[in-house]
Amino acid sequence: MREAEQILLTDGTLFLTPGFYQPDIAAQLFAQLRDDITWQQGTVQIFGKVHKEPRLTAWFGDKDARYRYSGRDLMPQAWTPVLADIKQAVETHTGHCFNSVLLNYYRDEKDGMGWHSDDEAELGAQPVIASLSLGASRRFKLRHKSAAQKQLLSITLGDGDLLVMAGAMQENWQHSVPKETRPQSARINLTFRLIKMD
Ligand SMILES: O=C(O)CCC(=O)C(=O)O
Repeated sequence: MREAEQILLTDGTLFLTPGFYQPDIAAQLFAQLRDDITWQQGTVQIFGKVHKEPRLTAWFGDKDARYRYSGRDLMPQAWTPVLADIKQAVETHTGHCFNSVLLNYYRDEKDGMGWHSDDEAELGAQPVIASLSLGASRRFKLRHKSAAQKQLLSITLGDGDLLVMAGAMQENWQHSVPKETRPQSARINLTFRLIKMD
């Protein structure tokens, strides 16, 4: 595994560890998750209209780690052994604890994720989010929320890479995985989060 590299930007903290998993392990994990997870296509409400999400998702976590975003209310499935192992490895590497993971399955170039911040109340202030990519490389875009800053960044997230967003990242930046025009094979992304429970 390579060292974590800090990607320098204002008003937020971002670390990338390329090859957190070596290609052979990453390929095994990708195949296991693709085949064993019960993937669902969620719907979200945007400005009162219901849309199908352009990707498949699954939510796993500790018993009470309930997550609400864009009108969806996700109750966690119990950790599988493979997800628990990945969580353990990510926790050891980052020094942070997580109690849940959102899995995103981008079937091809027509799947993506629009601009958003992971700033739901249940994540608390300045959440640490660890995001593991498996399978096809995709562009991950970041833009500063302040129009005055006009900062835009594009990072390629490849097979086995681990990205960590921390500090004021969610307060000041949005991120997206744009749909692509060129054919893309499938990609699975796992974002580990800590849901605050009272
Ligand atoms: O697929 C990715 O790399 C990003 C996922 C993401 O933005 C999210 O789950 O909030």
